[in-house]
Amino acid sequence: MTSSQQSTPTNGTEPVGHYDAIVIGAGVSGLYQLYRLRELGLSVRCYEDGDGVGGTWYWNRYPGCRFDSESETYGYSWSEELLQEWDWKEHYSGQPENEKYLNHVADKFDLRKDIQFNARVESAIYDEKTNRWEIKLESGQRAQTQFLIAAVGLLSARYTPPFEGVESFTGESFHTSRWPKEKVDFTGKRVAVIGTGATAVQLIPEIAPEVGHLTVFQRTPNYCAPCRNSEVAPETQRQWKATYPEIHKRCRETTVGMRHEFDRRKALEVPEEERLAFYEELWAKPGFTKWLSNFHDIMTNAKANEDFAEFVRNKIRARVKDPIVAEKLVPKDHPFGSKRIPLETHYYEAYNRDNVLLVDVREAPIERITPKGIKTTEREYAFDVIIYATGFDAVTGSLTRIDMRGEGGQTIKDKWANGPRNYLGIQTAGFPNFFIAINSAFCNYTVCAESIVEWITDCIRYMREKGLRCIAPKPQVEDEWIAYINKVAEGSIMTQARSAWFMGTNIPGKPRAVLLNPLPAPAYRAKCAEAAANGYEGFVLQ
Ligand code: NA7
Repeated sequence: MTSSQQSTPTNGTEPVGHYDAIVIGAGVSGLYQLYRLRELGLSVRCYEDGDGVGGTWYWNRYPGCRFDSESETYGYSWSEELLQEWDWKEHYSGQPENEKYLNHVADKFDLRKDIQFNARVESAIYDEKTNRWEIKLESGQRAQTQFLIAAVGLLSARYTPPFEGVESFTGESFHTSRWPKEKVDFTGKRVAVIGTGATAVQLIPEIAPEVGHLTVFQRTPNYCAPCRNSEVAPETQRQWKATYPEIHKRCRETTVGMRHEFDRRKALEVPEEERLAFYEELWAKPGFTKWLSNFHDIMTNAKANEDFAEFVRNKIRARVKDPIVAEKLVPKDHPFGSKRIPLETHYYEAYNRDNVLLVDVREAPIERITPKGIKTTEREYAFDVIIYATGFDAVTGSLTRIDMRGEGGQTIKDKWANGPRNYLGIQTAGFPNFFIAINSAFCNYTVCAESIVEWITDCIRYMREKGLRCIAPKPQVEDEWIAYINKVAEGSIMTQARSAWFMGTNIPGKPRAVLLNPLPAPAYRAKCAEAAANGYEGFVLQ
C-alpha cells in the first residue's frame, strides 16, 4: 500500500478510500494511465463499469466488430517486450482478439489489483477547501482523490433513439455496444437492424447468412469502403516485430496517427486518367487508404471531394444487383469523409440476398416500436429481434452523464451546454486537477491516446515535484483554444454532414460543436508539448 492510500474499498459498506489519483475507465487509455501513474509512485484506483478490461473492446462484442486501424499500429508502443510477445492474427483484428490483447496487458503489468470492476461512477464533486475530488459510485461507495482522470472513451455513451414503445417490444432487443457475452442465436429469426453506420456495416454481412430474414432500417447511406482484411503471414509478423520503432515513428509523423498520409497533390490538378488510376489503386488497397492516403484537398475542396465521392458511388452501384436498392445505398446528401467512412466486407453483397430487405426511413420514418416489431409511416414490420446500431453520444456524453461539479458547484453539463469547453482537450476551466484522457483527435486511437496519457503523467509529476496543489486552464486561454479549433475545423469537409457524431448532430438536441480535434496529430502534440515546456503555460497552478 502506498503512503497516501488509506483504505481499499471492495463494496458499498466500507469507509471512504483515499487515493492520489482515480482513473475512470479501464479501456485503452485507462489501462495505460493506471500503469503510468502507478510507476510514478502514486496510489491509484481505477473504476470500471464493466466486469472486465477493454472499454470499447469489452462492450462492443457484436458479430463482425473489428479494428479499422491496422493491427500493427493499434497495439501499445511503450513496451518492447509486449510488442515482441504479441502476435496479431489479422491485419484488422477482431473484437475477441482485441479484448484478449487488453486482458493480456492487464495481466502482464498486474493492473487488475488496482481496478474495481462493476463500479460505475455516479458523481464527482470538487472540494475547493481541500482541492480534492469526492467520487461516488452507483453502489454508494465513496472515494477521494487529488487527481481525477476520465479515461471514459470517445464512443462509449450509447445512444438509443427515444422511439415510443421501445419497452413494449416482446422479442429480444440489443444495442450493439451492450452486446451479450453469450452467442446470440439468430437461426431462422426475423431480425431488424436500425442504423447503417460503421457498426451496422460490420454487423450486417456477418448475420445476414444466419438469420431467417433481415430488415435494415437506413436513414443515411454511407460511403463504405472495402476493408480487405486478411490473416497476418508469419513473415509479415516477423517484419513488424523487427521494425516497430519505424512503424511508430511513422504514426507519430502522419496527420492521423496511422501509416496513411494524404497525397500532397490537388485532386483536380491531376489529369483525369491518372486521377482515376490513382483512385483505383487506392481502392484496391486495404483499410483507410482510400480516405487518408487520398488527395489532401478531398477534405477541404468541395469539387475535389465530389470527384472522389462519385467514384465511390459507382463502386457501390456496381455491387448491388437491384438498381433501385443500389440507388438507396448511394450517399448523395453529404460529402465523402464528412461522416466516418465505414470499412466493410461483403456489406453491399448482403443486399443481393433474398432474405435481406432495405427500408429507407427518410421515405417512411419509424413512428414507434410496437409489441410485434417496428411501425413506420408506411406499415408495421414483425420481428423476433431488434438490433439498435444507433451509435453514441460521442465525446461529451460519457462525461456529461456523470454528475460532475467543479468550482462553485458548476456542473460539467451546464458548462458544456453549448458544446465542450476545454484547453488542449485535456482540462476544462473550473474543474481543477480533472484530466480528460479521451483521444478526441481525428486519428488512430492508441498512438494519440498514449501521448495524452503521457502528457497528463508528466503534468502530475511536475506538480508533485514543485509541491503544487492544483492545476486548471485559464478561462480566456480555453476560449481562445475553442475559437482556434473551430476556425481550423471551418475549412474542413468534416463539419458538413447533416447528422454525424463528429459534430454531435447525430443526437437530437445536442449542440452542434466540433467534437473531434481537427488539427493534424503532430501539430496537436506540439501544442501540448509547448504548453508543458513553458511551465504549463495557459494553466493556473497553485
Ligand atoms: P453511427 O455512425 O453514429 O451510426 C448510427 C446509425 O444509426 C446511423 O446510421 C444513424 O443514421 C442511425 N440512426 C440514429 N438515430 C436514428 C433514428 N432515430 N432513426 C433511424 N436511424 C437512426 O454509430 P456506429 O455505432 O455505427 O459507429 C460509431 C463509431 O464507432 C464509428 O464511427 C467508428 O468510429 C466506431 P444517420 O446517419 O444519423 O442518419
